[in-house]
Amino acid sequence: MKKILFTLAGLALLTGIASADSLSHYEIMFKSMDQDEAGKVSANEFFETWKKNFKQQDENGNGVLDHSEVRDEKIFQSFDANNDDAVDADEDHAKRREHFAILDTDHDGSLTLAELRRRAAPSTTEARE
Ligand SMILES: [Ca+2]
Ligand SMILES: [Ca+2]
Ligand SMILES: [Ca+2]
Repeated sequence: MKKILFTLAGLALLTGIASADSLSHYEIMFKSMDQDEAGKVSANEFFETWKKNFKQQDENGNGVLDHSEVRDEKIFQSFDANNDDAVDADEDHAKRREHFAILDTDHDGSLTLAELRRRAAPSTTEARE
């Protein structure tokens, strides 16, 4: 169950698409990332979470994510920097670093729930229904 939530929230983060309903997913994700319960998610906590997520997503355990493990083609392409049809841990980490930089709007090196939510607000034409 946790894995599904992470994946959904991860997709929403990536695409910037989120409905008001899915805000609770951000809260759940935030709490599970905030390991020391300081009310902020540090860069380390953030990257540790996505490292775990990467391992969970690697269903066949071969150390890379293939198309069957990342269903969304757009997301797959955005992660697969060298276009070898596989997302390795380095590519995943590089992308997560980008995401962290985008999410950390006040650049203090940690994320608050408000920062996560700000990014969750519909900002693309796709998200408008
Ligand atoms: Ca794999
Ligand atoms: Ca690759
Ligand atoms: Ca911050």
